[in-house]
Amino acid sequence: MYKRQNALGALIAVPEIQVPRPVLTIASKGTGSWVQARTSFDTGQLEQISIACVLGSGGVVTGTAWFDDLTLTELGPADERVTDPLATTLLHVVAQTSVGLANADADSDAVVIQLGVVPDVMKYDRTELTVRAGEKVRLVFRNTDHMQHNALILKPGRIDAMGALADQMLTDQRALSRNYVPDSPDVLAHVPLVNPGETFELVFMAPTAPGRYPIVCTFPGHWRMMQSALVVQ
Ligand SMILES: [Cu+2]
Repeated sequence: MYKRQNALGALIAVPEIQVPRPVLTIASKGTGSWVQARTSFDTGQLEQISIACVLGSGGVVTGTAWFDDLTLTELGPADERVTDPLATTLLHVVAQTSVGLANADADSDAVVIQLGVVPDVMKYDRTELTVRAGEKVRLVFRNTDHMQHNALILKPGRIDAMGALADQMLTDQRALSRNYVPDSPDVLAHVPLVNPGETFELVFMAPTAPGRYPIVCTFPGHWRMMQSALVVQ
């Protein structure tokens, strides 16, 4: 199997469930014989889910993966040891609402720029957004995709360093509560994780130094594909 762009390999996923964490089995890579992959998850209020047999995930691979003997076993109601996905979601909604209200009056003088997501291809819908140095900006981020995304505005030239930090977050227990935003001085401003169909408005002062400031999604596996840029003139 040939891989590039941070592809995870061959795995089984439940794409409808992204909180409290994406449901993925451990990925298989390279040439090998049969391995067993298993995972458990809470379906919450969902009436229907998909079991996706994925080759690639987060990048591009060539090769063949075989999946056989898929079994789904009901484990009964989730117990208290499961991190509360509803509380996580509510916190997120409250944060968005309060920011939205605050912006409505106080930031009417801001220049509005729009960023969306092209569904299913892990890409923002704009390759760049242009603003003037030092002006007040309102970035309206609409998540028009079927999965969660965030958007970090970085110091120029720091995308690879940020990608390395994003990859490290895969094993960090606190990653979700941090919205998958690495703790780094390279992050100038960020839009937190936004659920499918939701919008988040971020108000910030554009950098005073002209340049090309990368915008990237650091949700696991996304950063290599999901990039845009804030061009400051
Ligand atoms: Cu993303």
